[in-house]
Amino acid sequence: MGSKILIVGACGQIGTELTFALREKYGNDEVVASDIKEGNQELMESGPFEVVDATDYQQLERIIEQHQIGEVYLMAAMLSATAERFPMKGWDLNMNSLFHVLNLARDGKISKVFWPSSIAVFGPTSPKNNTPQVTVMEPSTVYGISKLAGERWCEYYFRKYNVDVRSVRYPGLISYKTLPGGGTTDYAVEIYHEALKSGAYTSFLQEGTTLPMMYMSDAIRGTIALMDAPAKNIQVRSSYNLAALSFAPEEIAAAITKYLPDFKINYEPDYRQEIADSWPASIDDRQAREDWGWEHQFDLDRMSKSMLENLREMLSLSR
Ligand code: AKB
Repeated sequence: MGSKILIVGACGQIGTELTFALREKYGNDEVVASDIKEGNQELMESGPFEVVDATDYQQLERIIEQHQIGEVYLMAAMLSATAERFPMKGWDLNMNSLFHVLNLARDGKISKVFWPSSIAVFGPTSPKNNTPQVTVMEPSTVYGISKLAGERWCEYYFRKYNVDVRSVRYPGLISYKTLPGGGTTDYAVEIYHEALKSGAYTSFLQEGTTLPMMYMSDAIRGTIALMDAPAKNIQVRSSYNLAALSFAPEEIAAAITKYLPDFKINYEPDYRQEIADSWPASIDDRQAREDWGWEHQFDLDRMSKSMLENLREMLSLSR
């Protein structure tokens, strides 16, 4: 077994920034990026890149052997909104890719796995505010069901086969480098793009829909901190609650208005409202803070400033 890192789903919203961060930490050649298709040019050129279908065990095994991989970050997934439209495809991708990676670890071909879960594991019967680490979990979306099942399998593989698998329940993630795709929290990224491009945004979630969110740089720091933590500190082998901010569309709009005073928001809720309504408004992440020192850095205002500055530069806008 080698010692390099493989990121599966490296061209997605989290994968892109995780790849850059891990290459910075360990060196470009130590981190192999892979995705179902080519993506970000800089990502593909700054280190090894492979086209890999995460649902194909043989392809994963070949890349792991060829590049002498020791750790896998499995970031490929179908998110909540898309999985509601393609339930079987979502289930197949989210579950089969996880089984392949867990089985590769069980069989001694890799030594460590990161797999992302989500606040979507909670459902309408879970406590809505300050949702605890351990509580009622009856997710009502395909995505949430796949993540909850995945969490149970992670814990099972740890207990039965001693697989070193680590996971967090990401809230909605906000970033400027790569757009999210197919999630219910995507509005909180789109809103910054539209604020700069047109000065207005039509939200697909209703006013008052408070959801847990986090800036991407916090999410990446947290992910790497969890993977770096001594195994004895990792008390949760299903997935850790992880929190930073909670806000509703009108609150993010107000934060944007501080920098773009003419910005306007209006509301046309669609099928994603029902998904958002089934999720928590805020999360209790004390266990992550106690076990491995999780701490977030960005609040809504600091995040909005950073998003607008970086996007303005990326999109070369003068607004
Ligand atoms: C989604 O909206 O589906 C994701 C998530 C919260 O897991 N961003």
